[in-house]
Amino acid sequence: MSEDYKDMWKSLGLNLEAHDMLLKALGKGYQDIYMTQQNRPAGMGYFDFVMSEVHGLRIKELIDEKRAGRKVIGSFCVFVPEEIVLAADAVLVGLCTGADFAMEDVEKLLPRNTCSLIKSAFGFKLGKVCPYLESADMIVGENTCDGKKKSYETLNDLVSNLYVMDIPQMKSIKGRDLLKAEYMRFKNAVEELTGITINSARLKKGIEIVNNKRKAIHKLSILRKAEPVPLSGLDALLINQVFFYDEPIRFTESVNKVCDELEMRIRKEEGVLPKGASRILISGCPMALPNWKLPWLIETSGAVIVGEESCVGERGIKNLTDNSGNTVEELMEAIIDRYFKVNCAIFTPNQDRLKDIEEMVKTCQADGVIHYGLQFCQPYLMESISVEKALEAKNIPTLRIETDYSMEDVEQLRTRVEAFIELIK
Ligand code: BJ8
Repeated sequence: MSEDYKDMWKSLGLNLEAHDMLLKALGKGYQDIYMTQQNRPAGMGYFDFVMSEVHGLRIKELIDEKRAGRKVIGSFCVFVPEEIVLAADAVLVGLCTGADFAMEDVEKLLPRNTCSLIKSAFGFKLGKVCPYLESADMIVGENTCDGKKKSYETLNDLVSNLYVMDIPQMKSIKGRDLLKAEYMRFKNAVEELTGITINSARLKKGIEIVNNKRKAIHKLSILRKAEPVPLSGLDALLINQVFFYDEPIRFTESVNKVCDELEMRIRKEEGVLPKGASRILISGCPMALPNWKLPWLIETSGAVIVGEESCVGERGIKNLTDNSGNTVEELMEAIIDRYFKVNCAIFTPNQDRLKDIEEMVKTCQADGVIHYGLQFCQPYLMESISVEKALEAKNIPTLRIETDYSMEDVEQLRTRVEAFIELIK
């Protein structure tokens, strides 16, 4: 445990022993999966550093920001608009959810058949090991799937600063009206929390910063489609995960540096695997940090991931927010329009998600799709069946995986993934 940060973690009320265990497990997982990869771009060094300091230096930065009067807002979902948060000079961070922790305690509060993502969020809270959650001045829960919606009722007993945002379930006029009402209410809540009135100049600036982050990832997504593929899916996933934690301007610069390097690699036809390696598109539930299990299995089985139809990936960053409005009202409308296009499986019907997947198969020139569903995630598991049917009808090989955050099924998954890659060769 780094002595430098011990006092900081203590001041946040973390359980130092449990936190130390978590950091060791995180470090070992990272070492085993990331540091054994060959031929990574030098620019990934920045992301290695961020990972080594994800509970250290980054938390210190957040605490320094708080001392300087800024507020920290934590979120579990890409429906929380960062533009509004930044416009009020606050910081948005993703909350820890990618690994099992304190499961015995969690299952005293939640049914066993709750998805790993929700259980993990509770495990980090109950185990007192998430410095992001403990630094947050406001925690935003969103009424998306039933699991999250109901678990926030329980979370409300564990934290004093939960703000619940309602989210529509249909892409209808009424649905958009609901999103608008909720984003206006959120804007007011953020203004109240920060004491800052959001004007058009502030909102424009917030939109510009978030759009720049998205543009950098868009560029990265285009570059990694080259043949041979210049960046591993694991590294692309890491970048997409760090998206939710890092200081946004620094993050954008760091992604752009990796992009410059990828351009050179493409000119030299330098890939992470030789030309002709099977190209996989992943689609489904988000993979929160440090959930790398499935991508690691795929990329140690001779294939390369070329895209993610996921909220930690394309679904989360797909559209920019129109910055051309001149008033707060116009800019808020643009924000609502942008987020209303997120094709999460909580929507019904959700045909546009299927179109997104088909489009990505084409643009990424994927040889097959692996649909990733977390056990007990009804929205994505239900959709995985129609996704598979539609893709198979177009002769796009598809593999449906249902898993959790444990490593118990690794060998079984490896057998299925290897067989699938063999099939699409
Ligand atoms: S916009 S995908 S980030 S809700 S895995 S908790 S859906 S039972 S995470 Fe999500 Fe927002 Fe949608 Fe994206 Fe529920 Fe499924 Fe668990 Fe999930």
